[in-house]
Amino acid sequence: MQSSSVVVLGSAILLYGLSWPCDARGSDAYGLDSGLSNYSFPENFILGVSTAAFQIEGAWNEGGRGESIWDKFLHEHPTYTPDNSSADVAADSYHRFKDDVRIIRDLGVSTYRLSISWSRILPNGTDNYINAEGVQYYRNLFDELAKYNITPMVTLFHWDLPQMFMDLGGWTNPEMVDYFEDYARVAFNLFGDVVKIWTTINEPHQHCYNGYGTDYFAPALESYGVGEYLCDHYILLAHARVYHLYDREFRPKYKGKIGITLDAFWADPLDPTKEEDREAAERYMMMNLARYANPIYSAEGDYPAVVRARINTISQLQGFPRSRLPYFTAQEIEDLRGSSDFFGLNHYTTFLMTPSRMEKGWRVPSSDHDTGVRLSQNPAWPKPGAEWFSVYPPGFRKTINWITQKYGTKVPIIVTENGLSDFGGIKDYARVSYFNKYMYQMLLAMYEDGCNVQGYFAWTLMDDFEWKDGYVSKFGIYHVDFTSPERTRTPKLSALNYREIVRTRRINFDYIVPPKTASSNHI
Ligand code: GBH
Repeated sequence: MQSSSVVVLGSAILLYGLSWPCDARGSDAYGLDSGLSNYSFPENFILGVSTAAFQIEGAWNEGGRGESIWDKFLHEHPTYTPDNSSADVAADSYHRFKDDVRIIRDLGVSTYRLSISWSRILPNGTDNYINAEGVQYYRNLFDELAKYNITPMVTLFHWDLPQMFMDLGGWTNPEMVDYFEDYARVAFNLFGDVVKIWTTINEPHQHCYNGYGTDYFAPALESYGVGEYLCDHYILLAHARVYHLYDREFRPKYKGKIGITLDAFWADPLDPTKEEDREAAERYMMMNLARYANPIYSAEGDYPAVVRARINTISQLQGFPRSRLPYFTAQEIEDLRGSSDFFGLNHYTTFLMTPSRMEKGWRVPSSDHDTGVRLSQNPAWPKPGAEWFSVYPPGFRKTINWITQKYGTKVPIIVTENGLSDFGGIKDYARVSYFNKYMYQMLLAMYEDGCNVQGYFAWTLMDDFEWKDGYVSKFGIYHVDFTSPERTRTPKLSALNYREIVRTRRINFDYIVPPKTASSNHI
């Protein structure tokens, strides 16, 4: 099953000479599936594990925390998730952060990526009042990590906007750039001494597309094709502002790094022998990754010309007086250009692309319609959990190569999230296999293709609140017992496997192998 799609891929490269630096030919495209990896992680390569505040902390109204858009949205829409859940308690990390640090230690990783809940520090959103209890929570967490030499990598914004700003239009309001800078300054002042790696924003694309451009995520604005681009625009400007704030006022004394995290599905042509499908795949990458990456990482800056042209033309045909994609000023283009010390990359899965003028469920206008590509997945790919998620390891290598081709090797890639969705169980053989194969593809990208990858964070430390999927779709390498008040954390096989990778800095495909009749993926 795997080899047939590999053959298709191989022939596409041979016939059409797609010039990946990545030469993913033949059966090697899937890499190893037994034995010990021939490549190992360099000594200074960061191996870590990721979480996000809203998905784990709970204590939504404790310790002086203010309301975020996700609190309000879930409370007002109790049936939004399939299990009618909220994140009011989640993994209860607000009270059980020492348990978190204990399992992070058990993994042996050097670095823990977490996010700060903006409204825990600034309950009103604005910096005129700083909540001492919220500050103390993060200080305690950082102290606990420091005891064991675990470095925190901190995301300032992982989607939990203080509600007060939403009432003012959220990220569609240009004033947000100032407010985000105010918040960042508070965070840098409070924690800059211990936090040496910062990310400004997690996945602007997923946040703005799902939250502003559809009703899939809070705040569910459904401002198709208009609000989503405004959100993107001001969130990018807010990122640049905060990068320069750090660079100017904090880097001299703290010597840290700061960047952004972008999400990328890999886009393969549905039929690699069709020119139009190959174009559709490239267009998808330009519209959904380069739209964010170009302003920051390209030599010329700004939105990509093809994206600009496409949205301008479609806007005009639709009778809009000007493009739905806002323009950066010359100064803003300069501010964004080069505004990231690394390329934070979240990668999960691959989709197959074919051009389409209209699909059921698309709105006009919308970014889906602007992109003009129909997405599907290969039914032969394993699909162990969430609807959008299937397993195609070579997509990871191709994503890393695509980024490298477009933006070069000067700025290192740090994989800030990668992991597998399933429906639970401690014997998570599918997750073990996913990590082994995906991490091996990353090693191939590094050693065989010359891509500059300097870190990798497994998503996620433990089962958590998975947004639209509530607690049904699981990504944790530790199981969390959501029925017990202690929210007991138990290692899954994938945690043991990851610990072995961290310990040996290699992948041993035989370390954990499923029994011949693997039917028991349940706790
Ligand atoms: C990441 O986003 C998040 O950073 C993290 O918080 C989350 O827990 C993790 O991934 C796992 O989901 O895009 O139309 O196919 C991934 C973003 C957003 C990808 C919703 C899948 C499904 C709808 N995900 N999306 S669509």
